[in-house]
Amino acid sequence: MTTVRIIGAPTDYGANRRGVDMGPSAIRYGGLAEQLASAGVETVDAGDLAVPRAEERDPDTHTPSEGDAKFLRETEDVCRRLADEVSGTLVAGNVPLVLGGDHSIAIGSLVGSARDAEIGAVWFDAHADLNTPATTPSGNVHGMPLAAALGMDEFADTEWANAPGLSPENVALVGLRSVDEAEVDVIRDHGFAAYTMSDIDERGITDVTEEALGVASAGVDGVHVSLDLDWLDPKEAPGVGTPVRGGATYREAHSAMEIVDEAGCLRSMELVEVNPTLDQHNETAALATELAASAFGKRVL
Ligand code: EXY
Ligand code: MN
Ligand code: MN
Ligand code: MN
Repeated sequence: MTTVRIIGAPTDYGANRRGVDMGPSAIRYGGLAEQLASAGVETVDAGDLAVPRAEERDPDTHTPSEGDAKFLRETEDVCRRLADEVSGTLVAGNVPLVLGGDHSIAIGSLVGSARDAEIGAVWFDAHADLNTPATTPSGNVHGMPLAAALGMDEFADTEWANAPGLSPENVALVGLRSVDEAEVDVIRDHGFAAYTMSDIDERGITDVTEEALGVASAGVDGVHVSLDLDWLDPKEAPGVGTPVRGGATYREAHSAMEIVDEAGCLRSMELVEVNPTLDQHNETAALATELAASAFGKRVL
């Protein structure tokens, strides 16, 4: 019996819209425990990491760090602790399910998941999240976690953010439709397996997801699935901070998660970017819980 250990990471540092720090609570209220129970998995809820809220930040210690990445010190603090929680969960033989919080927490999830293993990652997202402090158009670290974990460019010696067990050849990005110029170059130069929404239109979600999982799982111990709710179309998931039209449908998202389950290589997972202040009746949070259940085996029949 799989035991899923839920870890909340209520951050908003990496994004520029407040409210995403309430994502873990919204996802729990959205029915996460019930959904996972209906998938037949045992769950243990570790609660939330302590993260000072925006208003509580001491201006002397929480000023944005130098350079073009805002709140990198605060992000380091949270991600170091999250990495410990994720790796400890895996060492205990359980599956970590991290609740965001903005996508910068993926640095902690990836570092933790790759601490004692070789891993791959499937990045379900409208965005590539491959910016660095030198290329970011916003300074928001939620646009950088994949570059950070892969130790790219200025992140090469940011040891707290690097996941040596994750290699570019085991990374697949699914659902791209908002990619910055610098990220296009990175994707092309590094030969990432990158699937846009046009690929999904042409080939179908099943073909794309199966291929993405094949890339991510090749020669590694397991796969980290990073589900950014802004992968879905804003009509399905309005409660996100950086919505982009033309996203995945409700069924495409469930199909992808069912294929994740069937591939049998899921090592760790995270649900990020749910912002209840932008949501409608908590429906984005509720959808996140449904998708997690599909990824852990829930089916109608
Ligand atoms: N690429 C843009 C930036 O780096 O600022 C937007 C990033 C949005 C990131 C969200 C979490 O996916
Ligand atoms: Mn993202
Ligand atoms: Mn995104
Ligand atoms: Mn490898």
